[in-house]
Amino acid sequence: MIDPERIATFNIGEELGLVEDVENLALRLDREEATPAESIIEALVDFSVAAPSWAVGTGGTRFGRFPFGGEPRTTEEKIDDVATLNQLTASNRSISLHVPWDLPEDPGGLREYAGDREIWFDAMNSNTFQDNPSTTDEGRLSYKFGSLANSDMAVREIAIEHNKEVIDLGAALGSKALTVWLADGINHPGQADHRTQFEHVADGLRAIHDHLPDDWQMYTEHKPYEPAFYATVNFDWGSSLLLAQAAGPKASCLVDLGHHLPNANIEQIVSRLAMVDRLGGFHFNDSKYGDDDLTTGSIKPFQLFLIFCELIRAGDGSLPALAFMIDQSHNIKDPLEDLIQSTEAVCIAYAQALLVDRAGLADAQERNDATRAQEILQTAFRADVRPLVAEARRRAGAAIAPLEAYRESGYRAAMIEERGSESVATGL
Ligand SMILES: [Mn+2]
Repeated sequence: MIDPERIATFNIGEELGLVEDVENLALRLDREEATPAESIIEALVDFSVAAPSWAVGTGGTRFGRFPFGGEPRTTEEKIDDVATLNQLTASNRSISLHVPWDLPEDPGGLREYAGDREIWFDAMNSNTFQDNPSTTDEGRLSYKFGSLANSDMAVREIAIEHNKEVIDLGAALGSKALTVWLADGINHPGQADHRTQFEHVADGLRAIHDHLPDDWQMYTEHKPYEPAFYATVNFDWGSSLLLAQAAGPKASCLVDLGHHLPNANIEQIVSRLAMVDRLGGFHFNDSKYGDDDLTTGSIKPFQLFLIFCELIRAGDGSLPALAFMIDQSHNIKDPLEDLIQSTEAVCIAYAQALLVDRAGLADAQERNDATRAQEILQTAFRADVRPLVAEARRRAGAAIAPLEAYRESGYRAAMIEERGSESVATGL
């Protein structure tokens, strides 16, 4: 991790400018009778978005993968990277593991290791989209034609069993949730029966749900296509909702921003799921065409802002306690730099959404005043709230300018030295 003294020293050079920027913004918000700067800073200090263990290494595409150098080789090293990220941002206080990419032999020891670094375990992710000899009966059974939806009951059973094992592992780590993303689907019309596949998955999820400890949640994550290219079982929010309802009361839907067909109105999906109390979690990323897994807020920051507006609407003025995670594939950037930028984008969108004059907006909606409604939203969206985000970090003992502090710290060079330039993190 980075020497805290180094971050403190780096902050000294930034502090004077920040104090001035926060004061100016606070005065402006006061004058405009907007949400007080102080309450936004406090909300940001409390906010955390998890980093997934697979996002601290470089991602690849089916065309290739270009390791960045110094990538973590073990789950412990992934925790080190997330702890370093959190030192800089104070907004990434948990890690989300993916089994069997992460398969700790000593969960108690790993829990302690993470705890020592002030990191806790977010939702666990099961994996039935790849064959894994230890769970697929030494290769005798395969997920090639699906897992929970497979026509072969023996395959469905090992997929259920795997999910139960992930829950048990997560319980030992102190996690409180399981995220189920399934690759199940078909590539060719007629290959399988849509309804039979759906019913198999619903049955499987119910069995997994019944294994959840009392204080656990389960999330169903939809995605329209890939790796199945003709039809995916859990392809949209409607299917996800039906599956969550079929699974049981602890199941809800997880919305991954990249898992929608182009131009889908994701904020409206958020509104619908929240309305029926089945919105459970979020995977942040950004995309231009499909599941691009690019830096959050880099392409569609307004969409991200509108999503946060719906979340705050769902929480009646404050953010509901959902499972927030960044789910990205860093193909060409330093993964930690990409995570710093994404965390910043999420915090900015959150702060801007808190700025929305909700009473004024409700009034404009009541009067069918579309012009006024637009002004209210855009006044909040166009506000430069970055000083509040930086101030929240400063108060939490993190870096005022995390990206600059990260570069200045020489962390990547030190990791290349320690882990090697050819190290490759587990994952895809
Ligand atoms: Mn996801």
